[in-house]
Amino acid sequence: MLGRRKFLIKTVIGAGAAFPLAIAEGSFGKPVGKGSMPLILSTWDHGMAANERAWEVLNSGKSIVDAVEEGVKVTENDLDNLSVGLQGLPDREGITTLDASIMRGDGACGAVAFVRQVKHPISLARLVMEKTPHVMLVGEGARQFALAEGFPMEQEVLSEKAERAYQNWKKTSEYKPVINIENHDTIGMIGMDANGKMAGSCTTSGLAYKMHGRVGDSPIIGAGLFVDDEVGAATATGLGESIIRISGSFLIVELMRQGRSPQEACEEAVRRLVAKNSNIENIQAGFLALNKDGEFGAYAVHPGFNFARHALGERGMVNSGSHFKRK
Ligand code: SD4
Repeated sequence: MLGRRKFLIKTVIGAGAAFPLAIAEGSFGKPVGKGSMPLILSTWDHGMAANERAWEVLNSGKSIVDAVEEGVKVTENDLDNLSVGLQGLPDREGITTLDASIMRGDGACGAVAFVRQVKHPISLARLVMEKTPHVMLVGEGARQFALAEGFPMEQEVLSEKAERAYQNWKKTSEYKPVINIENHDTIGMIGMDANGKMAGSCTTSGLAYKMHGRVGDSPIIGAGLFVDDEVGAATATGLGESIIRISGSFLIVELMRQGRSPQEACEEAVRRLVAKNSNIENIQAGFLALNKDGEFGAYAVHPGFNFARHALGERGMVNSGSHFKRK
């Protein structure tokens, strides 16, 4: 349907930067509530490039699940990103292991965790969703499935940046998750097409210097990601353990089901996370949510969390509020 629509590309000044605005016919961009459809949201600065790609995919007439998969592949490929993809920082043994999940608003979902040598774990997660009777494959089993599906196996060598950081870390071997690896964090993407169909994706190399075998929230459906076309979608970033403890993304979608706005739901999830985790001064976690009316919200424990927004004629970074305020 989208393929039949015509787009005029103009340049307008938006958010202080020249920005090509697509004016479309049909229901594309139909205003709904405070937002507009389609809408793509992603965590952190790297979300801008990922959203751009997701938008392009959606504009080409492909589905919202294609868009959220292709979008985060940009981040998985980004050699400067030390928290997503095989160039990410390794675990304590010096091995980079990846977690990813993908979900459609009709309840279909797939995930992989603790995977080595696969460049695009998000695509593997999608195949788990579409080609297996399961939701999640981990470790060697996930790798075997990738091989059977023809995924190339990458060489297991750390990127130059990751190697340098790892060697440096080994001097003390102190395990201390960095509170705000601002703008270099997990990517969680949630989006909605012109017809209100939703999907989400989440992909990460997890916490730097984690124990070998540790899995975070990102591949756990309901923790790092949850999508329900009847209500909305949510995704998370930050210390996975704290997010799993409260089933963060599922909690947010359920709060929205009960009538909370995405912003209220994110704030309530953070409040609960703060209550259920000790040592909260040293824990960062942030949530991003979208409801079926196109309204969205975000909230984090500490300042510094932001997200990228891409809608018809609008795109840019938005800073989230936080439970603790800047000192
Ligand atoms: C995890 N939530 O594995 C992810 C990682 C993250 O800082 O967001 N990184 O816990």
